[in-house]
Amino acid sequence: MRILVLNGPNLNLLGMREPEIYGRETYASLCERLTRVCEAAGVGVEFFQSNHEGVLVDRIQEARGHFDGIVINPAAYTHTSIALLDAVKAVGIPTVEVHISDPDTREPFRRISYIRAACIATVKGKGLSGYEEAIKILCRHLGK
Ligand code: CA2
Repeated sequence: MRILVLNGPNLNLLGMREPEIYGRETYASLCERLTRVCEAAGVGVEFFQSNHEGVLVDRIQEARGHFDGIVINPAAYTHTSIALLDAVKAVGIPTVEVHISDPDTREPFRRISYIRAACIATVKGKGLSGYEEAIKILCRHLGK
């Protein structure tokens, strides 16, 4: 079983800005932690971050036939991108949406999530441990 962990715009800045919202752990350290979690569970994992919507769409399309599940934090594209919604729908790979904060309790413009309609679950407001929870949800869903 292989999982692709996708992160959208500005999440490469984790740990460097706004620690009161997004914590102090860096993107690199998050990837290392999730690698260990997946290794322990016997699950293959790959990470990809981009600040560009079309690049994320390309990565989702390329996942077909290579990954059994996707964990995605689309960041700001959550609230704007029908292209990401369509890509996840098109590949048909079970996908879990993750948010470090709880967008529903922040500004009103964060309350819409386009991608949610294509996801089997959403984990929000649990900090970076939300990514681990999303991986567990996928493992359960895929019978691992
Ligand atoms: O809570 C989340 O995970 C979000 O997806 C984060 C997005 C935001 O637009 C969503 O509404 C909720 C923003 C990601 C920005 O990441 C940063 C990380 C560190 C420092 C600055 C920005």
